[in-house]
Amino acid sequence: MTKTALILVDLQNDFMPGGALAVADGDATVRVANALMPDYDLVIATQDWHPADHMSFAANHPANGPGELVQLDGLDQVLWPVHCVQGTAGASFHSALNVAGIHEVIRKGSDRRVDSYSGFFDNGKRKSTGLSDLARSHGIETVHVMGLATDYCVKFTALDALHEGFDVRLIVAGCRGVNLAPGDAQRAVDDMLEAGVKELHVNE
Ligand code: VGL
Ligand code: ZN
Repeated sequence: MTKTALILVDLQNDFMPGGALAVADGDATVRVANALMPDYDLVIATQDWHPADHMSFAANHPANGPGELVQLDGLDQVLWPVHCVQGTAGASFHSALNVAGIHEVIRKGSDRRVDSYSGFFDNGKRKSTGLSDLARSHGIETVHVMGLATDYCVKFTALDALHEGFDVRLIVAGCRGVNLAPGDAQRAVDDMLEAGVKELHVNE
């Protein structure tokens, strides 16, 4: 039997309704995560973990506002509200998430000069978080991905997982999107399926 990991992407307060970068209905994903966790050989949670001076924050670009696009270290960067600052309540996992069921936490986005949507690499693919090696060291060949947000961190985590050689399935019922532009989340799902991610239907 091949081993399978569940990757829970950024189930943090700032992405939940009322949070700094709120995703509509984002908290509906927590119940899905809790229900699925016991079924896996390895449960990995990613945690967006920014310093307060992170350059993805619009507040650190006096001339720009949230949602605007800038160049950061040679990469396109959407500017976000200040979110998931290291050690703050907004960066903590949702209080209803069963954290006892999580085996490993991978923190990302700590380098102020580059964002990190994927749980595997920063957006410039310059530095690994160690997620691949961690999963491989546990004999994982398949990963199931869910969480927030469909159109950013879930998408880039799932695509990097494919590139890293894992079989990848997307638990759509456990994802919600930012939808800066209407339809972004659906387009992200289409992009993932097009790239070779398979959809996994779960009983909610
Ligand atoms: C995310 C924008 C900025 C995400 C993180 O978790 O999808 N999106 N930081
Ligand atoms: Zn972030």
